[in-house]
Amino acid sequence: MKLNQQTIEQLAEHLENAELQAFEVVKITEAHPDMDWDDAYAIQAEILRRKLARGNRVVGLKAGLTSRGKMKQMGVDTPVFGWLVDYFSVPDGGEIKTSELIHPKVEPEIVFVTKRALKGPGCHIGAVLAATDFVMPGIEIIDSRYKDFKFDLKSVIADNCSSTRFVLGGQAAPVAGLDLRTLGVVLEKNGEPVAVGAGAAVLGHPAAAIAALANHLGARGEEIPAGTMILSGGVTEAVSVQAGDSVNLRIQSLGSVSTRFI
Ligand code: OOG
Ligand code: MG
Repeated sequence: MKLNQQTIEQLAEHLENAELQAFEVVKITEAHPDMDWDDAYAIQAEILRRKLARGNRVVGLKAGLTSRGKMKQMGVDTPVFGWLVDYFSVPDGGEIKTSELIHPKVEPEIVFVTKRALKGPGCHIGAVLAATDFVMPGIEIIDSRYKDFKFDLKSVIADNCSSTRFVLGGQAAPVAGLDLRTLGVVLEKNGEPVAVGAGAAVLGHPAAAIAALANHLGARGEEIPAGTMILSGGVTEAVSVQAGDSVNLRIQSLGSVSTRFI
């Protein structure tokens, strides 16, 4: 760690204020060029600590930057991990207020729900599939707090990986009998397909994103508990949205989920 506790707390407050009040900020690595990965995750954890102290609850976890499309779009090359809290959850077909957000984008995601705990190191897709209760479609809304949605990995990790809202829906399906690599994914905006892909875009197999999360947590002595909902990462590049847009995600064999921006 390169930052002291006081700086970590200040940066967490700064980034959380940007989230709660919907204003953009400059990348924190500009003022703190030698912060390291542990600092970045410590700031992310401090933002969560603030929310839990205010009564928010963790309702899921996420992996991000897990597909080539996303890595290329954001100019980075490693997956990142974050948490999801109660007020991020939007019901299927529900509305999202753009006034609460800065410059939102939507991503098509294959969502896992576990029935057994997963613990790294050494977690692999076999262990993930054995521990998966079901998969379902999910739209993630991301809203980097950084100016022009431009960042480096440490800045984005500290900002809880741009997390802001998510919508779950469609059909919950057990993984036995599904080939998650070849599942077709179609993201539509205002009735037009705007991004298409298949599950294999996520690290070759979406379960690999869950294994990577288990291994990341394992290195910190933590695990993915049974019954955890996890977004495995945008299958395609993210698509910008504005008030008035409606978004629908269809995933082969898993049905569809939608939301509207007001
Ligand atoms: C970082 C969050 C990425 C995903 O699914 O790749 C993410 C970002 O692109 O702002 O959630
Ligand atoms: Mg995502």
